[in-house]
Amino acid sequence: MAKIIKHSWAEPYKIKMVEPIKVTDRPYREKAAKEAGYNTFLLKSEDVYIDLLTDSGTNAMSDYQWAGLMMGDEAYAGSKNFYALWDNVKKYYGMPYFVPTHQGRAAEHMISKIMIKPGDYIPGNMYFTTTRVHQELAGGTFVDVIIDEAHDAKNTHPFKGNIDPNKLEALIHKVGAKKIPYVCMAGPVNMAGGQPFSMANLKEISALTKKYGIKLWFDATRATENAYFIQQKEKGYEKKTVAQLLKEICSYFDGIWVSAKKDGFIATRNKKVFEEARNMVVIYEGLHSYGGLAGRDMEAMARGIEEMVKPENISMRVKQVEYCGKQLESYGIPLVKPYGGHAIFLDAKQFLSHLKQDLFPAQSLASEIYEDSGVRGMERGLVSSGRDPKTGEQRYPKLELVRLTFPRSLRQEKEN
Ligand code: P70
Repeated sequence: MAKIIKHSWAEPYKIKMVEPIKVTDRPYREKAAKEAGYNTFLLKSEDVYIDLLTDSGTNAMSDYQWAGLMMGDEAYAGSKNFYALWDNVKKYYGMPYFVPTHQGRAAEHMISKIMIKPGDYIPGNMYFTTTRVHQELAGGTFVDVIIDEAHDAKNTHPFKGNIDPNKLEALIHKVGAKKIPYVCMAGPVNMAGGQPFSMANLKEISALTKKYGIKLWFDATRATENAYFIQQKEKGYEKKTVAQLLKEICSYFDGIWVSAKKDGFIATRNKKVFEEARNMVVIYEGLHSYGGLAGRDMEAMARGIEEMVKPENISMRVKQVEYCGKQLESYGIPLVKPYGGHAIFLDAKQFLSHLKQDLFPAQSLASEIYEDSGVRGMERGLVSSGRDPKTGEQRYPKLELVRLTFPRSLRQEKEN
């Protein structure tokens, strides 16, 4: 077998199929941007040249995954693909119980409904849009307990996704542990610029939550990127594989939910929560053995889990982002440091420093980039942060970012 070169940004696959894309000129794109109200979410995808809006559902699948689609068992109940996926969730995330959902936000909806009582507080390492809205709809209040460094685009702290234990403990003292059903930890933290937490921080937060009898849940969307960053940056973990680290990370949590990018799931070691979620999924999503998903998609997801932890796949993904970040920086473009795991986040506050936040610097920059180049990014600033549901006041986040997201491409490695 040919030796695989590890830790490179070079693609460990070849491309079998091409999809034509439209090449447009600036006047065409100016018109398209105007019609979209300068909101890149409202552009027609066919008017986009390079789509860096998201890595959600836009990733290329491997031949192994495509082959899996043909193995779809579309039985209403007990599909064999459901069991294949459950097996891989147990094997790679180490969680015994599993409920499929049609997307990550469906999992967030159910976990919020099950765990949160009106008047509760949910501390987390910076908000995510869909996560927070479901916590609020369940009557909870999200409280940001991420370290201060995360709100500073220029700060190069290697683990800007860390929770500040002092902020968390202060909240526990203020509202009481009984009002905190769980601490919600995400990694890497999307809104902070794809920033990971460290294993040391996770251990500390786990000990703290245990001390007060509070549960710890993990938004494990892109958790392999977090595991990879730990392997690359944290002392003592350099010899562990991403697969080992993913399992070790999950061992500290009571449960996880995942946006498997247009599919999703809940996995937990808590039997009671599992049983409630399994009953609830039937109401909102579909029977517990498909949760709104086609059998073939569960098979593709099961195979994707095997592939996502392969060293050359994860290193290519993160290193391509890094490569792009270095290129942009060499042109003097301000961006969030360290580079994220799934995206480069441009710092619109610095980029368009003449614009006050009320004039939507990130939204303006995203639209201008599209008009200039046909590349579509995503606003992650004032518009995304929305309004406070109680006061109706606009929220003013410290970060005004444009995300250039890298869709993930995978390849099967036939031998380990
Ligand atoms: C993105 C996508 C989804 C996501 C996530 C984290 C850390 C939960 C979810 C929800 C899609 C997206 C969603 C809302 C606004 C813009 C884009 N992230 N947690 O592009 O999962 O989309 O499957 O319901 O990143 O970052 P889902």
